[in-house]
Amino acid sequence: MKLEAIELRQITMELIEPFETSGWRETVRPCIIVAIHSDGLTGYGECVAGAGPWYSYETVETAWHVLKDFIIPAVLGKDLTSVEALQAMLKPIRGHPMAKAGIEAALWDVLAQAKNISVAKLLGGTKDRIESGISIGIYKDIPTLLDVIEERRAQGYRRIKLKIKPGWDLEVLRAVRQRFPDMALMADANAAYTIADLSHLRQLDEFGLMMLEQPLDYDDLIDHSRLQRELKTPICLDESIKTPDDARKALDIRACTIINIKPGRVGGLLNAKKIHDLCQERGVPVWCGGMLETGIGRAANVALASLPNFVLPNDISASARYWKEDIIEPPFVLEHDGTIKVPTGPGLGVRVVRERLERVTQRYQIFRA
Ligand code: SMG
Ligand code: MG
Repeated sequence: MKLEAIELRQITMELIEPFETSGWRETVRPCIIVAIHSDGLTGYGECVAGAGPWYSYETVETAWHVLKDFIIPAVLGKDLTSVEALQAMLKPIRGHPMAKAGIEAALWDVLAQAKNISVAKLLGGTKDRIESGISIGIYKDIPTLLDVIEERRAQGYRRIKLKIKPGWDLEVLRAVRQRFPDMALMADANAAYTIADLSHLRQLDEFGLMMLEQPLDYDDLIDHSRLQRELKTPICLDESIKTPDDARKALDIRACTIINIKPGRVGGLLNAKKIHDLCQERGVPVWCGGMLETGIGRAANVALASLPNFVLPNDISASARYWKEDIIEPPFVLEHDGTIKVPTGPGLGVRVVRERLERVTQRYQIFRA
């Protein structure tokens, strides 16, 4: 398929409520929507780089630069029949996985549409619905947090992930456990601790967490391996796993026993699938993480999470958890059983509402072959 034109669009989406982690707080969510035009089809992908280099070094600004000046010139006008071919073309460009994942997702969408099948099917997905969990940020006090959890459970979310940091951990988890003794609960530190906190982190074992996500530094494997030897709680890595090779090394040294897979963090859906396959071979469960995606990125995540080894609840919540109005139709909704349906239509299986997309656009450029 010849990539005849590529559009870049920086958008800003207003979050229904702020989202706070151990290291930063988001009130609006900027991202880049990539569109590929080929053979009368349009494929969409979302680049999840954010406002600042908090979660990773990439930002909307670095991603725009790398897409415009390196990635698009490398692929525009080329005839691409597979995602592997795209990956090979982008190999000389080091790093910048989110920029790469944005265009790669658009190619998956176009390739699936050309075959008249869903991205889920093209990836090898086997599920018709995926398990939905919710990630809850840091709030001003414990009573407020308990109310938020109550409300989310009433909406049907069956697994709750809490953001933790030094000073917002043991006391919070103790209160949550007291109120919800049997709830599926996990915690994500976004790299807020160091191995010097070992004895402190050991105390987390008393809460029966499903897992502890990324407790130590954002690119560490070695200290996590030491920590996992000392903890009963399973460690799940997020930030530290940037490539399929990282995943292999992490499993080899048992730096984690679960992996959170995010296509943006690992350079796209193909690498995400490779990590899924590796984990499946080794009997390691995975789940799909979230980056506060619009419906476009969410649709790709849902497709990914339909693969068989996504056996733990995903950070893929309903559109209404984030947005007053999503930029796709129909929005993703939570079913009564706490799941989200995998779209079956061609490509992403959702309709991008151009008029809404235009309304939130801050910057736009089109590149023609
Ligand atoms: O999309 O529901 C979501 C957010 C899930 O907690 C979430 N993501 O470290 O796992 C993580 C964070 C990163 C958010 S940065 C925008
Ligand atoms: Mg995380």
